[in-house]
Amino acid sequence: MKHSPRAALGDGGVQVRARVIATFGRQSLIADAAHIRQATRRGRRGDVVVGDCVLATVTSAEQARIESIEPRSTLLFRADQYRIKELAANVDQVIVVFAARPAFNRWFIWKALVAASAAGIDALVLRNKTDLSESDDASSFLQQIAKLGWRTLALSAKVDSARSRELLMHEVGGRKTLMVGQSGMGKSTLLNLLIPDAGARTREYSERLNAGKQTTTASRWFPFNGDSALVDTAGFEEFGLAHLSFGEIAATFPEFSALLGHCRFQDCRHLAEPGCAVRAARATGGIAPERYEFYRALAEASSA
Ligand SMILES: Nc1nc2c(ncn2[C@@H]2O[C@H](COP(=O)(O)OP(=O)(O)OP(=O)(O)O)[C@@H](O)[C@H]2O)c(=O)[nH]1
Ligand SMILES: [Mg+2]
Ligand SMILES: [Zn+2]
Repeated sequence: MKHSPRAALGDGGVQVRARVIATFGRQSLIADAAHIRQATRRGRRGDVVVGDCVLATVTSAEQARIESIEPRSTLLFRADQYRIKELAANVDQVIVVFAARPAFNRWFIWKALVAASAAGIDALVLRNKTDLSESDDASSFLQQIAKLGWRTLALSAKVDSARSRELLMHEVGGRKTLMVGQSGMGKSTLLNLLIPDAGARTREYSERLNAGKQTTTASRWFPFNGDSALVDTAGFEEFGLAHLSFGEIAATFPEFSALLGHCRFQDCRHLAEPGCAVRAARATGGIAPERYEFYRALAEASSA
């Protein structure tokens, strides 16, 4: 940790600077170099996010009270009409994990890329389970993603694991990475490949938070190699983007970038406006029809 981890307080309590590694309701687990403690933040629900750096007062050997949250460098969230769900704070990379089996959803992956890009976070799309024989669709989908300019990686967490571990370490070493993906794609298996005691630590986190099975929807922060971290999130099926405006959405489409600013109207939504450069590119094959349909669905559902 950069700052001195302890500083004496006027009221006799010891203050620590720590990382939020897990949350459940009003409870969090916070870790500094030496301890993991249970922490509460009074009066406010949901404003502590996994990955936050906090200042906390130690109240007993295993307990602390969060006093303040440091400004975040990034915050990734998804949202539907009803609520916003923060996935992690202070990550500098998102890995979107998918595989041929169970069936993967293209829009889920594209939406995760939109969310990462809108939050200013680097993204990598990882195709796992390359050992499966029915991988053709997954393979060509990954190629399409690479052609659009995103970083991609294909490996198997189960077969040739030494090499997979090396490939993965090359992408996550020295960074703070959040893994997202539908359930069953292999995120936790990849985490365990890199951090062999991660499974046991996950169980310990849950026990200390009294969270039982409900933790399956939450993010968990695993530090490794000093300053690096890998964040595992349980799979979810819908990556809502209701918090983004159509302009923010359009700005995340790599194939639009050379066209934005060339529509007749400055506030063009690229839906039905005359003189739209995006729709012109769609008509001449410069933008894949399924990508335009994806854009249209997001723009029509967007907040502004
Ligand atoms: N064949 C094959 N199976 C794999 C591979 N990686 C993971 N699996 C299997 O896929 C299943 C799901 O893996 P998990 O790591 O639990 O998936 P997850 O993404 O963490 O799923 P959630 O936690 O539900 O979101 C397990 O049965 C793994 O053993 C792989 O590379 N090849
Ligand atoms: Mg998992
Ligand atoms: Zn337009």
